[in-house]
Amino acid sequence: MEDKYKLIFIKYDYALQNLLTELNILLKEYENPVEHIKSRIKSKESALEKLKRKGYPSDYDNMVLHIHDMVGVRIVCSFKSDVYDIVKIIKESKTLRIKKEQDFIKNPKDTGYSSYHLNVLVPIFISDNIEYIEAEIQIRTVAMDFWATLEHKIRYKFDGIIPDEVSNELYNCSNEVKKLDNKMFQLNEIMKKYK
Ligand code: 0O2
Repeated sequence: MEDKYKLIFIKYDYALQNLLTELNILLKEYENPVEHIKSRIKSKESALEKLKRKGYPSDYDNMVLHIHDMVGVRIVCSFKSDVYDIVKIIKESKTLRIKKEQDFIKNPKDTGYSSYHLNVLVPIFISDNIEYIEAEIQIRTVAMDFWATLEHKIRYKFDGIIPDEVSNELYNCSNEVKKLDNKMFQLNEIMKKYK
């Protein structure tokens, strides 16, 4: 890999470690533990491919400028209410700066995709300087994660282009998953009253 790519990937790695440390500290006290946290650095190949999909030339400068999820963390929790609690906790961080937030739970994507996206700037310390690296945090319930993981597998196996009937069925499945998610949330709310 060219030197400039090597250097930026070292920075992405550094930012990811800092972000995971900060999230562990922030979420340690949270009463309703998260189910799991997954993280990854997007590969160079996958980033250059995504640039093509977005209509940009596939090069270093465009990767740094236009790919906002080179550093990615996914927090999977139990209930929809946990998602919003976790978002609130992350926003209280004194270390992270919020760059952008997208609530795909209130406003799901056309595909049916639901999740809460928080794009944050993570500080990294290089010599005497502070640099900020963008990271995307996806926060979702296990039900949303179930749908998104399988939909991603089905869609991406076919380069993202799949027949309308499959797309429509996936969309219908997302509605079923949302119904289940709501039901589980309601049952948990009822049980809270008995505690
Ligand atoms: P991968 O392989 O998961 O990394 P923008 O932020 O507007 O510049 P971007 O990055 O396309 O543009 O934004 P968006 O829509 O926030 O998507 C970022 C990520 O959200 C995707 O990354 C997916 O992880 C997830 N996502 C968004 N829409 C869908 C969807 O319809 N289905 C599934 N399963 N996941 C989705 P990547 O790079 O596409 O994929």
